[in-house]
Amino acid sequence: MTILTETAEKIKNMEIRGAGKIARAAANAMKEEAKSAPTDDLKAFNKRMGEAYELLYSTRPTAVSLPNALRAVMNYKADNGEEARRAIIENADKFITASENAVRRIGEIGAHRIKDGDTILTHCNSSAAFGIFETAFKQGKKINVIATETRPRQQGYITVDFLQNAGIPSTLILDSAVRYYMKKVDLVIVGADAITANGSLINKVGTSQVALAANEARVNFIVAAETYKFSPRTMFGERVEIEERDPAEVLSPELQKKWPKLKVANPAFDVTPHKYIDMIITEIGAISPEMAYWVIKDKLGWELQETAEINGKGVQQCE
Ligand code: RUB
Repeated sequence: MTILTETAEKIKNMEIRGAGKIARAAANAMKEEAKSAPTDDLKAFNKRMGEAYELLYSTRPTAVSLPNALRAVMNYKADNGEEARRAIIENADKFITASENAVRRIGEIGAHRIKDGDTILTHCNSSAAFGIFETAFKQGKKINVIATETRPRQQGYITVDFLQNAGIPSTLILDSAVRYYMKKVDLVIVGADAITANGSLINKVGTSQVALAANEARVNFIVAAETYKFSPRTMFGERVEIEERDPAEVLSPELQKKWPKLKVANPAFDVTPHKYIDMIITEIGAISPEMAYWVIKDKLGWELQETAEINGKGVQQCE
């Protein structure tokens, strides 16, 4: 097994998960693949990197950070294999550093939104959201974080593990208890798998219900999202594909056998319309969802041109 195939496997089976981590792991896998691929023939090198791109791209369909990371790594022009390898390594390192810095910056910007004594509710496990909690807590603000369990994969356990290790007072609740607790909540902060051109959010299934409950209770709903979570393809009317996962995550194979006619649906993500989102905190600032178009156009501009050129999942020309 190479680092490439191992990373693809780990993203698929969710050993590596969360949009930011997926993107960084994919960039690193491309770098390692470039290091081990022969460079004597540029065409053959590009072909191998194209195959690596396709393999990683196919692992999880919803996290837009993944194709955005892959394109950032594959954005090069080279006259020979050695030059191409160097460019890929450089691009991957640049992407990983920028991504880590983005999470740190989001933590700093987001912490301004948190007041001493606030109770914040979060759903699933987001590094960007956790960065905000950690920064606010380190600033001496007394906060309490309510984390949902997040069925069926219980990413809420990862969140409470982070929170408990950081010494942040936290409470674990069932997903179905969100509305009950919303009265006690000052702020909701969640991460993002993707932000569409109209500012809607794609995140762990159940996020839209949290947003509805927050809206009803007049509680601010804030999204922490690096700009590489914004989806250029949605500018052309494409929808972000919602990943449908194995029914066994919801119902054991024994029970599935017991009820052979029962259908079990397991969408991993859902869409929160922009009208329920008060603010998106990115590394370039806190913006309203309506600004998503401009983030895609200005910040990810080079991708737009490329996206228009590529049909479907094609790999960009890198010669
Ligand atoms: C993870 C999830 C997270 C976002 C943001 O889903 O929905 O909220 O990916 O995470 P899964 P981050 O567990 O299915 O990957 O802020 O860490 O990028």
